[in-house]
Amino acid sequence: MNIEDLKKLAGIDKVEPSMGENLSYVGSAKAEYQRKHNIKPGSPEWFKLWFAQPKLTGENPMPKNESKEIKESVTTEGSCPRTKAKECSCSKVKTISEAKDSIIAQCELMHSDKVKGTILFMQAPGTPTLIKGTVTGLEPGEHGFHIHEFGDMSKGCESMGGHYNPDGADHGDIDNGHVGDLGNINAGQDGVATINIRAKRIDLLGERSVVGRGVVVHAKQDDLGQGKDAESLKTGNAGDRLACGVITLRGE
Ligand SMILES: [Cu+2]
Ligand SMILES: [Zn+2]
Repeated sequence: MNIEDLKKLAGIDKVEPSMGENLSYVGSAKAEYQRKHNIKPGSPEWFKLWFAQPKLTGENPMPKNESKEIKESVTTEGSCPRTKAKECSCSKVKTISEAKDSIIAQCELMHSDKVKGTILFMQAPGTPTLIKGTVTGLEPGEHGFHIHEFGDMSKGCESMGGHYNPDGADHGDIDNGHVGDLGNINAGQDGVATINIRAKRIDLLGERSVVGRGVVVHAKQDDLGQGKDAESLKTGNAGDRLACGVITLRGE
């Protein structure tokens, strides 16, 4: 596949030969591009290839048919024993655990008329997971941001359970506490929060893969377990669940 084909796939006509923004949602084509050009995971080229974001337009940048498929796969009752998500990806997660390539997953936020967003998760084997994305429609300020145990949206965001906590820890921050604790995302006066997280404890691969689990954006600031009350050690007092989505592998 050459750059012209990639441009066609992405529906655009202007792009640097080095790849760039607007091409960030062409999953399998990018994987092929990475292989063909021998792009090393973690290199600047790799980063550009996978994470360059389309300019913020307020629109979902993903192809319409893809986001429709994702919606359909998560709006019916959960069936996966591991994550309660309808599509659990369990066998695929196992298979890719021995993969030498980078893994990319995504999450589209739902269940809110106001709060929208698409979040990408990327992990090269043996390295931290990079979490990138944009959330719009928020009140300005900090909002708790977590991975919850279940990808079950049968009762909206409420059925996603508590924070993903395979080690039985108390709630905390990105380095301590629940594995699913990602801290806060910070919305500016325009209500837009840009996410750029390097999460050492989040895995897309292996037994502790978060693929199939839920992402929740909360109404209030997460106190990171420092609130000195019982709820702080459970939820960080982050309040209501504003929007949520299931983490799915790219290309499913
Ligand atoms: Cu949460
Ligand atoms: Zn937590």
